[in-house]
Amino acid sequence: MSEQNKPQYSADSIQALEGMEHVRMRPSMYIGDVGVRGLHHLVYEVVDNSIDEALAGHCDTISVAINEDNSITVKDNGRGIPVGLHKKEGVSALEVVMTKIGAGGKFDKDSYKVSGGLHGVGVSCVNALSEHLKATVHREGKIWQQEYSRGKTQYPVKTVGEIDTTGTEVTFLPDTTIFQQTTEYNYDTLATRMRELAYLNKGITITLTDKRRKDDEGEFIHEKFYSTEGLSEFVRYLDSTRNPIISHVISMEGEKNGTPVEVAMIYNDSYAENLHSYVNNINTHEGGTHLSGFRRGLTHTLKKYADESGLLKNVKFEISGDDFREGLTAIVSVKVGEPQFEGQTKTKLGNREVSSAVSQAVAEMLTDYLEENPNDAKTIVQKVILAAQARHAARKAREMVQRKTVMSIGGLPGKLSDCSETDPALCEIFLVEGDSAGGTAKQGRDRNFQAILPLRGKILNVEKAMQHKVFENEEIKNMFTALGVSIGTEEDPRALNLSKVRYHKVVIMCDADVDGSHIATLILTFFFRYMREMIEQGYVYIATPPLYLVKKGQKREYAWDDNQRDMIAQQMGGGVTIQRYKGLGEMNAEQLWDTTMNPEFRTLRQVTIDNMTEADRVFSMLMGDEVPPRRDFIERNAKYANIDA
Ligand code: 0RA
Repeated sequence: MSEQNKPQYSADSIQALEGMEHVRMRPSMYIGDVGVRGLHHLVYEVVDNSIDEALAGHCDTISVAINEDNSITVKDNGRGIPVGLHKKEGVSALEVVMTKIGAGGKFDKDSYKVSGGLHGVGVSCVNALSEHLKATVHREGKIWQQEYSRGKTQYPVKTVGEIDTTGTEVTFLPDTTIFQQTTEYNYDTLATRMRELAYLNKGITITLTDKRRKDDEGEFIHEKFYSTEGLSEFVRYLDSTRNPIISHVISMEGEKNGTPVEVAMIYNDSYAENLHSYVNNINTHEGGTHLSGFRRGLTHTLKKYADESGLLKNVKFEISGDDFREGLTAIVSVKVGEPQFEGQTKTKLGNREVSSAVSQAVAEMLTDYLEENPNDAKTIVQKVILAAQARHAARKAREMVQRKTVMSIGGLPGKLSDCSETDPALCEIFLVEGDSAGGTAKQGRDRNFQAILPLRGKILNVEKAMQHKVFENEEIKNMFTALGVSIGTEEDPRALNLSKVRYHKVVIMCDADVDGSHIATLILTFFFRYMREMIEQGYVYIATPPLYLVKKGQKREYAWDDNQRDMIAQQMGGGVTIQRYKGLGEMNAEQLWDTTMNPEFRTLRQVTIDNMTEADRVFSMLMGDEVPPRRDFIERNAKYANIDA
């Protein structure tokens, strides 16, 4: 061991050790949670470092692999993390980056560090939360290496060979004692994020390989994400199952008052508003100053154009900001040096200066487009007028729902079988497909805390309905009143008031077949578009009724999939009768309680939203006109959807 490489324990490095211990003691403070989300967050954290290197102009390819043992390898062709002595710390810079909480790449003043995960905690947190991590750096003609165990350095940085390329490779194995729920990576979750990053950072190639699985040709599952055009391609991807009403994606990219701003938008023939915003590649789903800047720029510019062009001459009703965003799909992406994040989930941008930067950028971009494309301009303005007209109708319908919600005594829907408990935290409501299953559920439930609301047949596809149709729909009105959720302020017609919510568990209970999963998807679409906060609060669940009853003599056991069915049959020693449940209706009240409703034995799947932008795309695709992409998706997810063969 050379003198230089011998670890020297300065006061700072002892502090570093304490930092790492703190991450292990309070992981959620650093990565949000230690469930599925936190597990995937580790990957994003490492990839973000490589994205920073790419944004600094030194790297164009990043590869991510899920290895057979669920460890992850992230590799880039950047300059390589510096390996020389870090004067202040007395050890290699690589070791500082890997073991000092909050070190990041900050010692390099020139680095253009704008990326960084939700918490921007750095790769050292990943190291602390990994059973094992190996860093390999190609730099100065040599291959440098260091390994760590739960964040503890195993040996000083050493050279293990020579090479003429540069880059950084990190392989980490998440610690099972930290991630107790699961350490299994979901390919689609990572793919969605890598695709998003490729669109947000054009010109960077990001590949993803799943070394746990091979395709029919014997190759590992693999995808390459690359975008030449960035956000305009992202918008086209998000809207691929909707019909555009203008000829091009409207987009701009530039710097305003020192803030890099990128915007892309298109109008489609739907009624939904799909605005997505990002700060430093992080989805800011609570919005913030960049989003309000976008809204202001959009409203102002379109209003001005419509006024000046005389298109509003005969319009008697007032047009609101909302009307300009119906059928709009748009992405706003800004890079902010020192972002201030606010809001419940710290995903709301607070920096005031960003608002005018974005609104100016949008105004310039739109003004140019409207002037150059008068036909599109006319189409947009006509759409806005129609939206305003429909909004007036919607307001009336909404006020009806509101009135019903407020008069809660006797105001509950007749079909609701309520529970006797009144503390919302203890109450559950089952939304049940069909009146007959509703009847069984009503008999089987524990009426103390379980309420039943039967829903008739296929509920309205809110993805394709105008707002006022949604608020006029009987089943939807029943859901609002039963749940005690009220909606709509003048400023934001879809703003929810959850202060009087009557149940903290809303359980969607449908048949385990194609029709049932379609209905569940329709109900979920409704929650996603009109009661998203209920999902975000973690109040929405899906029930999982069993698929089989395996019988032998007096013995009865339920199975939720084919494997389980075969196992049970084997355990019973063969000679069993198997009943396939086609629907909830085939179960009696007791069976339904035992398998699906009794909190002691049931499995409820909590509905969570992994990636807001992708969820939006998936819902529009699932509920849209085009059949092939929907079939593809359902087939890929057949495992979850319980498709009836
Ligand atoms: C700071 C300085 C330099 C490189 C990096 C950070 C760097 C960090 C990571 C993390 C993942 N991949 C990375 N690639 C590079 C180099 C400064 C120099 O060479 O002058």
